[in-house]
Amino acid sequence: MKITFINPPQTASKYKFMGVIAPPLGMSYIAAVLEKNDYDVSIIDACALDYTLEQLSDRVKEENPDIVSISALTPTIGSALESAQVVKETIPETKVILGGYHPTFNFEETIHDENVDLVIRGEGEYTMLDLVQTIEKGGDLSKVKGIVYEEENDNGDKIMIVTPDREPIMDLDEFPFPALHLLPMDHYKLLNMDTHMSTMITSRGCPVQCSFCSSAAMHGRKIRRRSIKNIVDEMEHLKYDYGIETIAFMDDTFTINKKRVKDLCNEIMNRNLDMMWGCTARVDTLNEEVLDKMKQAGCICIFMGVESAAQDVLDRMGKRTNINKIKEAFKIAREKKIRTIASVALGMPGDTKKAMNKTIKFVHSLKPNYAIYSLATPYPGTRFYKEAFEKNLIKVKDWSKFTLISPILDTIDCSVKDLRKIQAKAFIKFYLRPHYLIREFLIDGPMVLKTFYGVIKQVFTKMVEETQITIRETYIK
Ligand code: B12
Ligand code: SF4
Repeated sequence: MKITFINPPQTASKYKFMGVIAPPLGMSYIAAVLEKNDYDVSIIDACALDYTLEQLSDRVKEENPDIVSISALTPTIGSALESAQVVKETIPETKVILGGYHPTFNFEETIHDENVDLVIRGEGEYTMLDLVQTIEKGGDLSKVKGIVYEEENDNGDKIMIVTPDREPIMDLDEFPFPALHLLPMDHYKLLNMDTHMSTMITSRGCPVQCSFCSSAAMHGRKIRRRSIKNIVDEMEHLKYDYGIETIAFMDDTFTINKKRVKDLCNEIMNRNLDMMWGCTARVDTLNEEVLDKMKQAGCICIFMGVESAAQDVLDRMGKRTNINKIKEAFKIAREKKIRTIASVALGMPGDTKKAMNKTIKFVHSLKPNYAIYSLATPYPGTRFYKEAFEKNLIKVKDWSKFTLISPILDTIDCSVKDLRKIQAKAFIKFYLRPHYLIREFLIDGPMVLKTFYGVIKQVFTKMVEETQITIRETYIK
């Protein structure tokens, strides 16, 4: 039986214009588990390859799968459903399965699409294996945990069957490494750096559970961790089998346990890996000792959630940080000469024009190497979505606009139109400072100019274009 995974085309990624394109790890893990069980598997990363739907159709014809499994985030659900249509038009008898964040939390809407046969909810590795084995044997689908499908009842009406949730997978070391050999590895890049890169996940789950975070909703409160040996084995595999020089650790919060970070750094150094890496970090998990170790072990960049300079906004989102901790973390990282990326959320509940302007200034004072200004976006499955939906605050119904770039809801004193302007201003004010450009050029050379050009191009063209569309759709229709 042949199973093909599709990462849909027409990306909604705000990272692409900053020169970040990363492998789809979720489906690569599932593909690896299927391969380990002797299935014939392929992956079409139509997003990284910039495929059109025609090119996708040609590849599907070439692969000739029995089952196609398509991933969808909220902003890519439209593109995922178009891909499902392409698959059905190309090989009508193929079974189409959708999985990932959006189908998990919006399974009812997804399963009603005429080109979707099944939805997988939550972690996909063992659900997909169980499902494929059941389909192969012609077994009973209702016994497969974590799926959704439709059946006809005696009156010929379609009824939706939702099987019980599958338990989270506790031992992450059980998994084979992600099936990167099925991916176009030369298409992935990090901030336009001239380096072979890949991503890794060393744990799943986050105890903090911020109101807006889909990842916390998907992977739960309890952290499940891979062993240090298993992680560094994968790093070696990436280095020696794929020539990877740089790794981005995409865990929810890579640094949450200081001892584990130090143990990992020691093992990286013991094995003389000599690789560059970056990670995500909560500002309250860093101190001089940890950062020293991280730097020695190859850490070059840390992505930190600043979100807001207004304490009441931070508290409402349940971020459990404060301004002093944010300042301190950026200060020590700068002293250790580790690059920082500040991630900011504008327009969260309680945010005001004044508070957002304060946040924009505050970010400058942190002197991060890069800043990403997202607009508050309530993703299905999160507490933020529930609250915004119940209070009827969501102004935009088109999921493709849930990109963190388009405004979705008004705040106390800002319309969606104002939010767009504030976001554009934030990007421009950050990246157009001459002393910023000089400082960064001295650190990273021409790579900074590429990223700078990408950001400016996006701010002046796509964002303006989208503003007009969003405003037209929201107010004129
Ligand atoms: C790495 C990452 C990226 C990378 C790479 C994306 C990629 N190609 O996969 C980059 C930086 C490019 C990126 C971009 C974006 N991302 Co992103 N990203 C992540 C991050 C940090 C890790 C994802 C990961 O690899 N996890 C590890 C794997 C093992 O877990 P997983 O992805 O959850 O996969 C499991 C299940 O979800 C499920 N599953 C996943 N896919 C599929 C597919 C099928 C077919 C099946 C059956 C099951 C299944 O099974 C998997 C294995 O158990 C997550 C947050 C997080 N910690 O998960 C955000 C996250 C997925 N991203 C998010 C968003 C919004 C985006 C952007 C839209 C942001 C933007 N505007 O730029 C873009 C869109 C990208 C695109 N495809 O167009 C949101 C999604 C929310 C939502 N409801 O849609 C998340 C959850 C962040 C958050 N906290 O809110 N992202
Ligand atoms: S700390 Fe980070 S990963 Fe954890 S819930 Fe908050 S935003 Fe999500």
